Amino acid sequence: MEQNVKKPISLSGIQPTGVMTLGNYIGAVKNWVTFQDECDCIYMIANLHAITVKQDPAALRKNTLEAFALILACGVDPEKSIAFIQSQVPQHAELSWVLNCYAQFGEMSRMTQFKDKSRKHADNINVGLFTYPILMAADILLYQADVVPVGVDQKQHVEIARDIAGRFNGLYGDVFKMPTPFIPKAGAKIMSLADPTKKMSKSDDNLNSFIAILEDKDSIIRKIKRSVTDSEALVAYREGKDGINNLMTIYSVVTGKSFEEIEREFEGKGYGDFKLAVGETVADYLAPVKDRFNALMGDKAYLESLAADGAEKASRLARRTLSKVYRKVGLL
Ligand code: AQP
Repeated sequence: MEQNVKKPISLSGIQPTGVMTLGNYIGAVKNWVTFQDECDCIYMIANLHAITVKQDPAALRKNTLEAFALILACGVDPEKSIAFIQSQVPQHAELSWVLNCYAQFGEMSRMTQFKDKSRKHADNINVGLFTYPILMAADILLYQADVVPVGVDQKQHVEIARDIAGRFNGLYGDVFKMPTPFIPKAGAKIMSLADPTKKMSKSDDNLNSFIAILEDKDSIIRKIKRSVTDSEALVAYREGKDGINNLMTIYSVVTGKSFEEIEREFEGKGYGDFKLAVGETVADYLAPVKDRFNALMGDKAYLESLAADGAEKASRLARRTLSKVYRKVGLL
């Protein structure tokens, strides 16, 4: 990656809390890949974020390396971008601590994800879950990111990162660049197949609610066939047709067809035909990713060396911002 050409910096991450879903891919990772041509990109596996909910250590270790392989399989190119594992760059935790002291309890209490996850994990409402957005602010601000490609569920967190940056800069001068979220027009929130009023999530207990990027063709088709829709038997993008709207969004992103084209394609046809077409198209779309993933996982030593290399590059950049922050704050 050419460091001295001034391109915007793009930063984002994904938690290794399960296998990446079609939602994560369409909402975020797909854009990470396209941004590589116009930005200096930094992408990470957010394993420090993942431990805000209970994780089995062996599974977390496995999921982390697999998630790293998977972003590469999706097209993140370590020759063009810095790709790394968050825990291998200690500056994230260090800056996070400093920013904790510049974030307010009240503003953190308003975070929607904290409220949702507290409900979902009522037996483990840990402080890390509460301060998750501060760690995310550190992730972004460490690299002086201009743009943060995320799904719409993370918009609030990027906004809080901006608030913290603005507050810090107000006290100490221009230390942090102001990041802007990039949220795709189509697919910013892919919905659960089992309940299309809820976001598709990789850690959902209901395996029928999401499509994992590595799933096989039969399973993808079966899940889409079983997905919850309505009884109108009309393929049309309309208010109140959440399930069909979701499938149309997925089909549109994957094929490049507009909603009008999709409506025409399935005029007079039932949901069975439509769902089969969506299932087959999604499966074919994901098949090459799976092949590349399997090839990468065949050489773990190489994968680990790529991660170490990415961490080294990331750390070099992160150290610059962190030492400036320490200096400004008065830390020896
Ligand atoms: N359903 C979605 N549609 C569009 N984008 C989505 N993202 C997540 N779900 C959808 C985006 O994917 C990126 C990585 O997400 P994450 O791993 O950091 O955590 P998350 O947002 O909490 O995603 P999950 O899949 O729901 O994880 P779990 O189940 O662990 O909570 C982010 O940019 C996110 O916006």
